[in-house]
Amino acid sequence: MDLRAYLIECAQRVDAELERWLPPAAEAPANLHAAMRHLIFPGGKRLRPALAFAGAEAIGAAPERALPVAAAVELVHTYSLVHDDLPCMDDDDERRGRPTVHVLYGEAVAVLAGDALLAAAFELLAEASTRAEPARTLAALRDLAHAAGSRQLVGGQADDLSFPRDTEDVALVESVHERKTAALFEAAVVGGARLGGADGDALARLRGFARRVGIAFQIADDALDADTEEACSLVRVIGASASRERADRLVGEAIDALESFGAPAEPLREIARFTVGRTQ
Ligand code: GRG
Repeated sequence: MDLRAYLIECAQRVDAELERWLPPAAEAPANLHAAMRHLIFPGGKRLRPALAFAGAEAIGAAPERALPVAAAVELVHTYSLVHDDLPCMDDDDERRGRPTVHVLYGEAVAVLAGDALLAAAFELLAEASTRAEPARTLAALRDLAHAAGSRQLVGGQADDLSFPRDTEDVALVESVHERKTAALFEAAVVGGARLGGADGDALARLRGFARRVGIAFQIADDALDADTEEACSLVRVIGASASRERADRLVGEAIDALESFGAPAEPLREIARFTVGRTQ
């Protein structure tokens, strides 16, 4: 399959939903709404939405069924980037080659834009639950809230901020990767599959797939990072070649977990291979 074309199609689908959902930039308070849109449009790779669509397809459902989860996970991801870039966190002036939200709109508005993106994600899913599949949509909402909370994304970020600079503890590094990165991958794949109609064993296997791909993605991301002395980096702790082997092994295991899904899971397999093969 042509993964590039697939990712473009997924991005167009989720962009239309995000455009429908977010207040226009001119709506008051205009600086807040413009700030919310700044990092959403144009977006990044839209990998998490693609994982949600591919999760639905893996169980034989139309990808459109996963649209609320695809859009909600991307909103949570974008909020986390806006807050991560703040001076009190990673203090970055640039993201995706453009000025960060706080550089353009000021720190207070960037905090509020992140807050509002997070709220928008859950409002979107709650609204979707009033239209179709209420139980499945609410389960996906609960999973996403868990993934975004103190036991996953926010907790992983908290530990990353105070990460011991010289630790050799591989399990500690991977625990941060699991919570900061893999949790949203899991919410995307499992949520997309839930909306497609998956239950029980299928969801468990997709969860195992997504966790492994999420960790592998983060290892590959660290390998692309120019800062090889980043504290919470497997590349720093075990070196470039061992961490590449670890990422490749995780992707292999992830793909093995999809065996029973057959051909409809091909987009998930291709995305998994892409996470460790990418160069940017
Ligand atoms: C502030 C609660 C809070 C969390 C911040 C997102 C994050 C957690 C930190 C950013 C730095 C980082 C390395 C995060 C891990 C996840 C990750 C690699 C994000 C970037 O994901 P991509 O490459 O981004 O999918 P695009 O730009 O393509 O959307």
